[in-house]
Amino acid sequence: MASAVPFLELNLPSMQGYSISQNRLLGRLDELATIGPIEGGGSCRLALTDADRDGRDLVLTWMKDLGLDISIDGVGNIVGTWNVGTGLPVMTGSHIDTVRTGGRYDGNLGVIAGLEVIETLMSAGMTPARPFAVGVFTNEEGARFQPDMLGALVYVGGLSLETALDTVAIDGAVFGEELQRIGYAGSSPCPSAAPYAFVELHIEQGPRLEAEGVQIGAVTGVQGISWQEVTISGQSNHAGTTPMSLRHDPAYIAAEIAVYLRQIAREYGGNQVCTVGKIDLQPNLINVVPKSATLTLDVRNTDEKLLCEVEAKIDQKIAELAVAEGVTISSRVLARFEPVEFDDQLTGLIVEMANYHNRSVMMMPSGAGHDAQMLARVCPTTMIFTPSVQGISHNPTEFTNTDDLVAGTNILMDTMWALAHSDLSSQTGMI
Ligand code: HGY
Ligand code: MN
Ligand code: MN
Repeated sequence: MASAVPFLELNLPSMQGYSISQNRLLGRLDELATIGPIEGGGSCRLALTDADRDGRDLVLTWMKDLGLDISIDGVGNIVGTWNVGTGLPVMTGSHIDTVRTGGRYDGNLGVIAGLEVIETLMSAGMTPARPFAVGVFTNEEGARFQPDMLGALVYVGGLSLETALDTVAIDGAVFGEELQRIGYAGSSPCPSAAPYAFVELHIEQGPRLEAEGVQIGAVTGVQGISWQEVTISGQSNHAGTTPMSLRHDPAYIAAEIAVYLRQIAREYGGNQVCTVGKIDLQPNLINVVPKSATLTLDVRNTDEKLLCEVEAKIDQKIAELAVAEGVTISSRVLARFEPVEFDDQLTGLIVEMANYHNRSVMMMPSGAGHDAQMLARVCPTTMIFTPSVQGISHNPTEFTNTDDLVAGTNILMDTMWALAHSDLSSQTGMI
Protein backbone atom coordinates (compact mmCIF):
# COMPACT_ATOMS: atom_id res chain seq x y z
CA MET A 1 0.00 0.00 0.00
CA ALA A 2 2.81 2.39 -0.84
CA SER A 3 1.75 5.90 -1.73
CA ALA A 4 3.18 7.48 -4.84
CA VAL A 5 3.69 10.85 -3.29
CA PRO A 6 7.21 12.03 -4.03
CA PHE A 7 7.28 13.65 -0.62
CA LEU A 8 11.05 13.43 -0.33
CA GLU A 9 11.18 16.06 -3.06
CA LEU A 10 8.66 18.26 -1.30
CA ASN A 11 10.94 19.97 1.17
CA LEU A 12 8.88 18.97 4.17
CA PRO A 13 8.94 21.25 7.23
CA SER A 14 10.84 18.60 9.18
CA MET A 15 13.42 18.41 6.40
CA GLN A 16 14.09 22.10 7.03
CA GLY A 17 14.59 21.36 10.69
CA TYR A 18 11.21 22.53 11.92
CA SER A 19 9.40 20.69 14.69
CA ILE A 20 6.22 21.49 16.48
CA SER A 21 6.47 23.01 19.95
CA GLN A 22 6.12 20.34 22.64
CA ASN A 23 5.48 22.93 25.33
CA ARG A 24 2.75 24.70 23.38
CA LEU A 25 1.08 21.39 22.47
CA LEU A 26 1.13 20.07 26.03
CA GLY A 27 0.22 23.48 27.44
CA ARG A 28 -2.93 23.65 25.34
CA LEU A 29 -3.89 20.05 26.15
CA ASP A 30 -3.51 20.89 29.84
CA GLU A 31 -5.44 24.16 29.51
CA LEU A 32 -8.35 22.51 27.68
CA ALA A 33 -8.39 19.73 30.29
CA THR A 34 -9.11 22.36 32.97
CA ILE A 35 -12.52 22.95 31.36
CA GLY A 36 -15.09 20.57 32.82
CA PRO A 37 -12.38 18.98 35.02
CA ILE A 38 -13.09 15.68 36.74
CA GLU A 39 -11.17 13.60 39.26
CA GLY A 40 -8.21 11.78 37.69
CA GLY A 41 -7.18 14.56 35.31
CA GLY A 42 -9.80 14.15 32.65
CA SER A 43 -12.78 16.24 31.61
CA CYS A 44 -16.54 16.08 31.32
CA ARG A 45 -17.71 18.23 28.40
CA LEU A 46 -20.86 16.52 27.15
CA ALA A 47 -21.97 18.00 23.83
CA LEU A 48 -23.68 21.41 23.98
CA THR A 49 -23.34 21.75 27.76
CA ASP A 50 -21.83 24.85 29.36
CA ALA A 51 -18.51 23.03 29.61
CA ASP A 52 -18.59 22.28 25.87
CA ARG A 53 -19.32 25.96 25.26
CA ASP A 54 -16.37 26.99 27.43
CA GLY A 55 -14.08 24.58 25.60
CA ARG A 56 -15.26 25.96 22.26
CA ASP A 57 -14.67 29.52 23.47
CA LEU A 58 -11.08 28.62 24.38
CA VAL A 59 -10.37 26.99 21.01
CA LEU A 60 -11.90 30.00 19.23
CA THR A 61 -9.52 32.25 21.15
CA TRP A 62 -6.57 30.17 19.93
CA MET A 63 -7.89 30.29 16.35
CA LYS A 64 -8.40 34.08 16.51
CA ASP A 65 -4.91 34.55 17.95
CA LEU A 66 -3.60 32.75 14.86
CA GLY A 67 -5.63 35.01 12.60
CA LEU A 68 -7.58 32.10 11.12
CA ASP A 69 -10.81 32.68 9.21
CA ILE A 70 -13.51 31.14 11.38
CA SER A 71 -16.80 29.62 10.27
CA ILE A 72 -19.49 28.05 12.43
CA ASP A 73 -22.23 26.07 10.73
CA GLY A 74 -25.82 25.22 11.58
CA VAL A 75 -24.90 22.36 13.94
CA GLY A 76 -22.05 24.25 15.59
CA ASN A 77 -19.15 22.71 13.67
CA ILE A 78 -16.27 25.19 13.93
CA VAL A 79 -13.67 25.45 11.14
CA GLY A 80 -10.60 27.65 11.45
CA THR A 81 -8.88 28.20 8.10
CA TRP A 82 -5.42 29.55 7.36
CA ASN A 83 -6.39 31.06 4.03
CA VAL A 84 -3.14 30.86 2.11
CA GLY A 85 -2.35 29.35 -1.27
CA THR A 86 -5.14 28.40 -3.62
CA GLY A 87 -7.77 25.70 -4.01
CA LEU A 88 -9.60 23.52 -1.54
CA PRO A 89 -8.05 23.24 1.91
CA VAL A 90 -6.12 20.37 3.35
CA MET A 91 -8.13 19.74 6.51
CA THR A 92 -7.45 18.18 9.87
CA GLY A 93 -9.29 18.36 13.18
CA SER A 94 -11.43 16.26 15.51
CA HIS A 95 -13.72 17.02 18.47
CA ILE A 96 -13.55 18.52 21.96
CA ASP A 97 -16.78 17.15 23.36
CA THR A 98 -16.17 14.25 25.74
CA VAL A 99 -17.97 11.35 27.36
CA ARG A 100 -18.89 11.92 31.02
CA THR A 101 -15.60 10.34 32.11
CA GLY A 102 -13.40 11.68 29.34
CA GLY A 103 -9.64 11.80 29.13
CA ARG A 104 -7.54 14.76 28.02
CA TYR A 105 -6.47 13.44 24.62
CA ASP A 106 -9.55 11.88 22.96
CA GLY A 107 -10.45 14.37 20.22
CA ASN A 108 -8.63 17.25 21.90
CA LEU A 109 -5.29 16.09 20.49
CA GLY A 110 -6.55 16.26 16.91
CA VAL A 111 -7.83 19.82 17.26
CA ILE A 112 -4.83 21.15 19.19
CA ALA A 113 -2.34 19.38 16.92
CA GLY A 114 -3.97 21.02 13.90
CA LEU A 115 -3.53 24.47 15.43
CA GLU A 116 0.03 23.56 16.43
CA VAL A 117 0.88 22.60 12.83
CA ILE A 118 -0.35 25.96 11.58
CA GLU A 119 1.42 27.95 14.27
CA THR A 120 4.70 26.11 13.63
CA LEU A 121 4.55 26.80 9.90
CA MET A 122 3.60 30.43 10.47
CA SER A 123 6.58 30.87 12.79
CA ALA A 124 8.83 29.17 10.25
CA GLY A 125 7.62 31.42 7.47
CA MET A 126 6.56 28.32 5.51
CA THR A 127 3.36 28.97 3.57
CA PRO A 128 1.64 25.91 2.06
CA ALA A 129 0.31 25.96 -1.49
CA ARG A 130 -3.19 25.24 -0.20
CA PRO A 131 -5.24 26.58 2.70
CA PHE A 132 -4.99 24.57 5.94
CA ALA A 133 -8.23 24.06 7.89
CA VAL A 134 -8.85 22.75 11.41
CA GLY A 135 -12.31 21.37 12.19
CA VAL A 136 -13.95 21.08 15.62
CA PHE A 137 -16.89 18.78 15.00
CA THR A 138 -19.98 18.88 17.19
CA ASN A 139 -21.12 15.90 19.24
CA GLU A 140 -18.58 13.36 18.07
CA GLU A 141 -19.06 11.25 21.19
CA GLY A 142 -22.78 10.66 20.89
CA ALA A 143 -22.91 10.26 24.67
CA ARG A 144 -25.65 12.88 25.17
CA PHE A 145 -27.17 13.10 21.69
CA GLN A 146 -27.16 10.17 19.28
CA PRO A 147 -25.85 9.29 16.78
CA ASP A 148 -22.18 9.81 17.45
CA MET A 149 -20.19 11.80 14.90
CA LEU A 150 -23.42 13.79 14.39
CA GLY A 151 -21.70 17.09 13.55
CA ALA A 152 -19.35 15.54 10.99
CA LEU A 153 -22.27 13.59 9.51
CA VAL A 154 -24.18 16.82 8.90
CA TYR A 155 -20.97 18.47 7.66
CA VAL A 156 -20.73 15.96 4.80
CA GLY A 157 -24.45 15.89 4.04
CA GLY A 158 -25.19 12.52 5.67
CA LEU A 159 -27.89 13.93 7.96
CA SER A 160 -30.19 16.88 7.42
CA LEU A 161 -29.76 19.98 9.53
CA GLU A 162 -33.44 19.77 10.53
CA THR A 163 -33.11 16.20 11.79
CA ALA A 164 -30.00 17.11 13.74
CA LEU A 165 -31.60 20.15 15.37
CA ASP A 166 -34.65 18.08 16.41
CA THR A 167 -32.54 15.39 18.10
CA VAL A 168 -33.47 14.81 21.76
CA ALA A 169 -30.74 14.07 24.31
CA ILE A 170 -30.73 11.34 26.93
CA ASP A 171 -31.56 14.12 29.42
CA GLY A 172 -34.51 15.38 27.31
CA ALA A 173 -32.81 18.51 25.96
CA VAL A 174 -33.35 19.37 22.29
CA PHE A 175 -30.20 19.74 20.17
CA GLY A 176 -31.22 22.97 18.39
CA GLU A 177 -32.29 24.63 21.64
CA GLU A 178 -29.05 23.68 23.39
CA LEU A 179 -27.03 24.94 20.44
CA GLN A 180 -28.83 28.30 20.64
CA ARG A 181 -28.43 28.39 24.40
CA ILE A 182 -24.64 28.03 24.24
CA GLY A 183 -24.41 30.51 21.37
CA TYR A 184 -23.04 28.17 18.71
CA ALA A 185 -25.88 28.01 16.21
CA GLY A 186 -23.81 29.22 13.29
CA SER A 187 -24.81 30.56 9.90
CA SER A 188 -22.39 28.69 7.65
CA PRO A 189 -24.35 26.36 5.40
CA CYS A 190 -24.69 22.61 5.98
CA PRO A 191 -23.40 20.51 4.31
CA SER A 192 -20.06 22.24 3.89
CA ALA A 193 -17.82 22.17 0.86
CA ALA A 194 -15.64 19.08 0.82
CA PRO A 195 -11.99 19.71 1.64
CA TYR A 196 -9.15 18.58 -0.65
CA ALA A 197 -8.15 15.88 1.84
CA PHE A 198 -8.69 15.13 5.52
CA VAL A 199 -6.17 13.67 7.99
CA GLU A 200 -7.10 13.24 11.67
CA LEU A 201 -4.57 12.67 14.46
CA HIS A 202 -6.12 10.70 17.33
CA ILE A 203 -5.06 8.45 20.18
CA GLU A 204 -5.70 4.78 19.44
CA GLN A 205 -7.85 4.35 22.55
CA GLY A 206 -7.05 0.65 22.51
CA PRO A 207 -4.17 -1.69 23.48
CA ARG A 208 -2.77 -2.76 20.10
CA LEU A 209 0.03 -0.27 19.43
CA GLU A 210 1.39 -0.56 22.95
CA ALA A 211 1.08 -4.35 22.96
CA GLU A 212 2.98 -4.63 19.70
CA GLY A 213 5.53 -1.98 20.68
CA VAL A 214 4.59 0.18 17.69
CA GLN A 215 4.70 3.98 17.80
CA ILE A 216 2.32 5.06 15.00
CA GLY A 217 -0.91 3.61 13.64
CA ALA A 218 -1.63 4.20 9.95
CA VAL A 219 -5.38 3.77 10.08
CA THR A 220 -7.02 1.77 7.29
CA GLY A 221 -10.60 2.49 8.29
CA VAL A 222 -13.24 2.36 11.01
CA GLN A 223 -15.30 -0.65 12.07
CA GLY A 224 -19.06 -0.79 11.70
CA ILE A 225 -21.14 0.57 14.61
CA SER A 226 -24.63 -0.52 15.63
CA TRP A 227 -26.27 1.33 18.55
CA GLN A 228 -29.78 0.63 19.74
CA GLU A 229 -31.92 1.45 22.76
CA VAL A 230 -34.02 -1.46 24.05
CA THR A 231 -37.04 -0.81 26.31
CA ILE A 232 -38.49 -3.72 28.29
CA SER A 233 -41.88 -3.28 29.92
CA GLY A 234 -43.06 -5.72 32.56
CA GLN A 235 -45.20 -5.93 35.67
CA SER A 236 -44.10 -3.75 38.55
CA ASN A 237 -44.76 -5.56 41.80
CA HIS A 238 -43.79 -6.12 45.40
CA ALA A 239 -40.33 -7.70 45.77
CA GLY A 240 -41.38 -9.66 48.82
CA THR A 241 -44.81 -10.93 47.96
CA THR A 242 -44.58 -11.75 44.29
CA PRO A 243 -43.81 -15.45 43.66
CA MET A 244 -40.99 -15.94 41.15
CA SER A 245 -43.37 -17.92 38.89
CA LEU A 246 -45.62 -14.88 38.55
CA ARG A 247 -42.95 -12.33 37.69
CA HIS A 248 -42.56 -10.38 34.47
CA ASP A 249 -39.30 -8.77 35.39
CA PRO A 250 -37.62 -6.30 32.98
CA ALA A 251 -34.43 -6.15 35.08
CA TYR A 252 -33.96 -9.89 34.73
CA ILE A 253 -34.38 -9.66 30.95
CA ALA A 254 -31.95 -6.74 30.75
CA ALA A 255 -29.42 -8.87 32.57
CA GLU A 256 -30.07 -11.80 30.23
CA ILE A 257 -29.46 -9.52 27.24
CA ALA A 258 -26.17 -8.27 28.71
CA VAL A 259 -25.03 -11.85 29.29
CA TYR A 260 -26.06 -12.84 25.77
CA LEU A 261 -24.06 -9.97 24.25
CA ARG A 262 -20.96 -11.21 26.05
CA GLN A 263 -21.61 -14.75 24.87
CA ILE A 264 -22.12 -13.82 21.23
CA ALA A 265 -19.03 -11.61 21.20
CA ARG A 266 -17.04 -14.57 22.55
CA GLU A 267 -18.67 -16.90 19.98
CA TYR A 268 -17.73 -14.64 17.05
CA GLY A 269 -14.35 -13.57 18.39
CA GLY A 270 -12.10 -11.54 16.11
CA ASN A 271 -13.04 -7.87 16.08
CA GLN A 272 -16.57 -8.51 17.41
CA VAL A 273 -17.33 -6.33 20.43
CA CYS A 274 -20.61 -5.89 22.31
CA THR A 275 -21.33 -3.51 25.18
CA VAL A 276 -24.25 -2.69 27.43
CA GLY A 277 -23.16 0.69 28.74
CA LYS A 278 -26.38 2.11 30.12
CA ILE A 279 -29.27 0.52 32.01
CA ASP A 280 -32.12 2.53 33.54
CA LEU A 281 -34.66 0.78 35.76
CA GLN A 282 -37.96 2.27 36.78
CA PRO A 283 -38.82 2.89 39.56
CA ASN A 284 -35.28 1.76 40.50
CA LEU A 285 -36.08 0.86 44.11
CA ILE A 286 -34.79 -1.97 46.25
CA ASN A 287 -38.15 -3.53 47.04
CA VAL A 288 -39.96 -3.10 43.73
CA VAL A 289 -39.88 -5.50 40.80
CA PRO A 290 -39.24 -2.93 38.05
CA LYS A 291 -41.91 -1.67 35.71
CA SER A 292 -39.40 -1.08 32.93
CA ALA A 293 -35.76 -1.42 31.95
CA THR A 294 -34.15 0.67 29.23
CA LEU A 295 -30.70 -0.38 28.07
CA THR A 296 -28.31 0.53 25.25
CA LEU A 297 -26.58 -2.00 23.01
CA ASP A 298 -23.27 -1.01 21.35
CA VAL A 299 -22.31 -3.73 18.83
CA ARG A 300 -19.35 -3.37 16.44
CA ASN A 301 -17.34 -5.35 13.91
CA THR A 302 -14.99 -4.54 11.05
CA ASP A 303 -16.99 -6.94 8.88
CA GLU A 304 -20.45 -5.73 7.86
CA LYS A 305 -21.74 -9.24 7.08
CA LEU A 306 -20.77 -10.51 10.53
CA LEU A 307 -22.16 -7.38 12.15
CA CYS A 308 -25.52 -7.99 10.45
CA GLU A 309 -25.47 -11.62 11.57
CA VAL A 310 -24.83 -10.65 15.17
CA GLU A 311 -27.54 -7.97 15.06
CA ALA A 312 -30.04 -10.54 13.76
CA LYS A 313 -29.12 -13.08 16.45
CA ILE A 314 -29.49 -10.45 19.17
CA ASP A 315 -32.91 -9.46 17.84
CA GLN A 316 -33.99 -13.10 17.80
CA LYS A 317 -32.76 -13.70 21.35
CA ILE A 318 -34.60 -10.60 22.58
CA ALA A 319 -37.83 -11.82 20.98
CA GLU A 320 -37.44 -15.24 22.66
CA LEU A 321 -36.75 -13.66 26.05
CA ALA A 322 -39.83 -11.45 25.74
CA VAL A 323 -42.09 -14.45 25.20
CA ALA A 324 -40.52 -16.53 27.96
CA GLU A 325 -40.86 -13.77 30.57
CA GLY A 326 -44.12 -12.28 29.35
CA VAL A 327 -42.73 -8.80 28.88
CA THR A 328 -42.99 -6.49 25.90
CA ILE A 329 -39.82 -5.25 24.29
CA SER A 330 -39.35 -2.40 21.83
CA SER A 331 -36.14 -1.00 20.41
CA ARG A 332 -34.99 1.97 18.40
CA VAL A 333 -31.82 2.48 16.40
CA LEU A 334 -29.57 5.19 17.83
CA ALA A 335 -26.75 4.88 15.30
CA ARG A 336 -25.86 2.52 12.45
CA PHE A 337 -22.72 3.10 10.40
CA GLU A 338 -21.19 0.48 8.12
CA PRO A 339 -17.43 -0.12 8.24
CA VAL A 340 -15.46 2.61 6.45
CA GLU A 341 -12.32 2.11 4.37
CA PHE A 342 -9.91 5.07 4.29
CA ASP A 343 -8.01 6.09 1.18
CA ASP A 344 -5.26 3.51 0.85
CA GLN A 345 -2.86 5.92 -0.80
CA LEU A 346 -3.19 8.34 2.10
CA THR A 347 -2.79 5.53 4.60
CA GLY A 348 0.26 4.45 2.64
CA LEU A 349 1.57 7.98 2.96
CA ILE A 350 1.23 7.76 6.75
CA VAL A 351 3.29 4.56 6.70
CA GLU A 352 6.02 6.20 4.64
CA MET A 353 5.91 9.40 6.70
CA ALA A 354 6.27 7.41 9.92
CA ASN A 355 9.22 5.53 8.45
CA TYR A 356 10.76 8.82 7.40
CA HIS A 357 10.33 10.07 10.98
CA ASN A 358 11.97 6.86 12.25
CA ARG A 359 8.82 5.81 14.06
CA SER A 360 7.70 2.19 13.95
CA VAL A 361 4.32 1.95 12.26
CA MET A 362 1.59 -0.55 11.54
CA MET A 363 -1.62 -0.38 9.55
CA MET A 364 -4.76 -1.04 11.57
CA PRO A 365 -8.51 -0.45 11.62
CA SER A 366 -10.04 1.80 14.25
CA GLY A 367 -12.20 0.24 16.95
CA ALA A 368 -13.58 3.66 17.88
CA GLY A 369 -15.73 5.88 15.71
CA HIS A 370 -14.20 9.12 14.45
CA ASP A 371 -15.15 12.26 12.55
CA ALA A 372 -12.79 11.08 9.81
CA GLN A 373 -15.14 8.24 8.97
CA MET A 374 -17.66 10.84 7.84
CA LEU A 375 -15.15 13.01 5.94
CA ALA A 376 -14.17 9.84 4.06
CA ARG A 377 -17.53 10.12 2.29
CA VAL A 378 -16.47 13.33 0.52
CA CYS A 379 -12.67 13.42 0.19
CA PRO A 380 -9.52 11.29 0.46
CA THR A 381 -9.17 10.65 4.18
CA THR A 382 -6.98 8.82 6.65
CA MET A 383 -5.96 8.91 10.32
CA ILE A 384 -2.79 8.82 12.37
CA PHE A 385 -2.91 6.97 15.69
CA THR A 386 -0.62 7.44 18.68
CA PRO A 387 -0.47 4.75 21.36
CA SER A 388 -2.71 4.79 24.46
CA VAL A 389 -0.95 3.67 27.62
CA GLN A 390 -2.53 0.37 28.71
CA GLY A 391 -5.08 0.94 25.97
CA ILE A 392 -7.22 2.98 28.35
CA SER A 393 -9.68 5.59 27.03
CA HIS A 394 -13.10 7.02 27.84
CA ASN A 395 -11.55 7.14 31.29
CA PRO A 396 -9.92 10.13 33.03
CA THR A 397 -6.68 8.20 33.40
CA GLU A 398 -6.29 8.05 29.57
CA PHE A 399 -2.62 8.78 28.82
CA THR A 400 -0.28 9.08 25.84
CA ASN A 401 3.47 9.65 26.20
CA THR A 402 4.84 13.06 25.23
CA ASP A 403 7.24 11.80 22.59
CA ASP A 404 4.33 10.00 20.89
CA LEU A 405 2.23 13.18 20.97
CA VAL A 406 5.09 15.23 19.48
CA ALA A 407 5.96 12.63 16.85
CA GLY A 408 2.31 12.23 15.84
CA THR A 409 1.93 15.99 15.45
CA ASN A 410 5.13 16.31 13.43
CA ILE A 411 3.95 13.51 11.15
CA LEU A 412 0.62 15.31 10.79
CA MET A 413 2.47 18.51 9.84
CA ASP A 414 4.58 16.81 7.16
CA THR A 415 1.59 14.84 5.86
CA MET A 416 -0.55 17.95 5.48
CA TRP A 417 2.36 19.71 3.77
CA ALA A 418 2.86 16.78 1.39
CA LEU A 419 -0.84 16.71 0.53
CA ALA A 420 -0.89 20.45 -0.08
CA HIS A 421 1.95 20.05 -2.60
CA SER A 422 0.74 16.93 -4.39
CA ASP A 423 -1.81 16.41 -7.09
CA LEU A 424 -4.39 13.98 -5.76
CA SER A 425 -5.91 13.64 -9.20
CA SER A 426 -2.64 12.99 -11.03
CA GLN A 427 -2.44 9.64 -12.69
CA THR A 428 1.19 9.34 -11.65
CA GLY A 429 0.16 7.89 -8.35
CA MET A 430 -2.73 9.10 -6.29
CA ILE A 431 -0.74 11.59 -4.32
O1 HGY B 1 -18.17 5.62 20.31
C1 HGY B 1 -17.12 5.90 19.72
O2 HGY B 1 -16.46 5.04 19.17
C2 HGY B 1 -16.61 7.31 19.68
O3 HGY B 1 -15.89 7.55 20.86
N1 HGY B 1 -17.66 8.25 19.51
MN1 MN C 1 -12.57 10.67 19.72
MN1 MN D 1 -14.44 9.14 22.34
